[in-house]
Amino acid sequence: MRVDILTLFPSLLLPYFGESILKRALDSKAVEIHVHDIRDYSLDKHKKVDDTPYGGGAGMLMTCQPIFDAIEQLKTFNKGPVIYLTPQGKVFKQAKAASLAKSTNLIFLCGRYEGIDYRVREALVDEEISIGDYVLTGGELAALVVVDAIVRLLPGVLGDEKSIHHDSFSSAFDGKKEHPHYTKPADFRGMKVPDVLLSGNHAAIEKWRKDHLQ
Ligand code: 6GU
Repeated sequence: MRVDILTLFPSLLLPYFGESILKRALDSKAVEIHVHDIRDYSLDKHKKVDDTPYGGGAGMLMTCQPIFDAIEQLKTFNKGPVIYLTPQGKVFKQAKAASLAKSTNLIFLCGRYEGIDYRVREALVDEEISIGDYVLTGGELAALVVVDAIVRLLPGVLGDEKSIHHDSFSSAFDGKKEHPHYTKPADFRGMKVPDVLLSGNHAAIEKWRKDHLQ
């Protein structure tokens, strides 16, 4: 999979991709993630990327030129849908993560300020996604959330393929939550792991787990 992310704040995104499972996914070439600074595409002599709204009103809007130029260039090698992260978008769900994980190319556009010029949305944006019913200062956290949820579903990324299908949101799990998990030690400050989990009796363990879904 190839992912391109357009943002005014690349440094907000990059550290997250440098650790843990996302880093492993990049190292193993399961995914390529390219972060682009929209400001680099501004033709303005001061690299301006925003302006006041026609008709008046509070705040600034991201202007057309840098975003059009950036996306038009990206489209020459990334054939995926352009997904704009905005609180007005459709709320992101696990099923959407699963369907996006089947794509080979994705382009994400992170909004800032009061939003972007509507002509960008009309001409270039294929889908609008929100990560929940609250307003963030920009789309960067949302891009991280969406990319993380997608990348962990790519083949080979989690190592144990089964852990995908066993997790709380998998349809195979019917929307149910998980059973409690314990690791060593068996007794921590007097708080004991249930005996059945130490018993080696797999049928009894399965039953206990089923009975303790929460
Ligand atoms: Cl995608 N962007 C912003 N700015 N706020 C949000 C969001 C996105 N999703 C929920 N709130």
